[in-house]
Amino acid sequence: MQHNITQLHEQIKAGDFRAIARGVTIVENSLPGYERLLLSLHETRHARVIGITGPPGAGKSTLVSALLHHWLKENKKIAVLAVDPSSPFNYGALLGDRIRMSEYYTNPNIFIRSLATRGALGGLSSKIIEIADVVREAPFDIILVETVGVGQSEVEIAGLADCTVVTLVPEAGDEVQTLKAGVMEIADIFVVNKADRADAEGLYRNLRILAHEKANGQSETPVLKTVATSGAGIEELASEIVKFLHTQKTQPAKRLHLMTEKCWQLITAQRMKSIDHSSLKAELATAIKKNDFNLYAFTKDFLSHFVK
Ligand SMILES: Nc1nc2c(ncn2[C@@H]2O[C@H](COP(=O)(O)OP(=O)(O)OP(=O)(O)O)[C@@H](O)[C@H]2O)c(=O)[nH]1
Ligand SMILES: [Mg+2]
Repeated sequence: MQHNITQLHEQIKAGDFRAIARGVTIVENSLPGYERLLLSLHETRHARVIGITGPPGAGKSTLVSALLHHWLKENKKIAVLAVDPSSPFNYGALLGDRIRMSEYYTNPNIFIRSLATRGALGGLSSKIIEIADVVREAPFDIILVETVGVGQSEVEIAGLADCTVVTLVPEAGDEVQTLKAGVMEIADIFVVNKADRADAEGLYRNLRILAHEKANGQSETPVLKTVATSGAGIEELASEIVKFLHTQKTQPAKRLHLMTEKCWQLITAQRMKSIDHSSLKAELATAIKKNDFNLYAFTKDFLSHFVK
């Protein structure tokens, strides 16, 4: 196994798609060699991870494929990781319009993988962090990660991605105020997608105001309008992402912040590994029958006995 993982790692570094897919599968399912593979990774690879997040149906996949199309023209090598997509054929169908399907499946510059990690032990984030790091070993220029989220998972993606693009749509207009706290924190770039809709302007203006308030004299989070279906605004978005990645490279404090966030997710997952719902339930079922049952005493006791 040791030899196999070493060999697999070498193949991943060489950009062998089958090896990358195998590595992802090993990590995704915690198969033998999983830990060894992770422990052999280097932090020196330079593929940048771009997180595209936002509410369901905001046009994230359409946006990803438009960006993909844009960067392919520049001969970039790109990996796409889609977490819990509504359809595993999403990208195939979307790309079909612009690039012939056969071309896409055999295109040596695109690696696409759908991940069904939602609900996995330790949550979405630690797995996707690990998977992205495995893919990062391969010689890609860019790794695009699509995650659905309004709320917690967006915060999680912030630790994973070098640049987080929060995609909102005009329908989200009323939500902007409630999104404020969490989303403002993690968004490196805001996209108002479906800008072909009449009410897009209102959302755009609201976001600009929020970005201005948040900036507090510092540089404001860019807000861009896109029509992912037609490609309008995609060039601007791509160059804004590149610009952001460039400035971010020169900010060690931000890198440390993201690394801390990432490490925190991994520690949480490790810590939770020995606890599962069913054994907790079984323990509780017995404890609850006692007359002097106290949830807090139970929790304290449980932690000292079951969490290593
Ligand atoms: N009018 C309009 N429709 C769009 C635009 N971008 C995407 N859509 C449409 O919106 C729908 C949802 O697009 P997706 O790209 O699948 O959205 P998503 O955010 O990936 O959706 P989930 O992965 O299911 O959360 C599709 O029917 C797209 O064609 C846009 O800019 N304008
Ligand atoms: Mg999608």
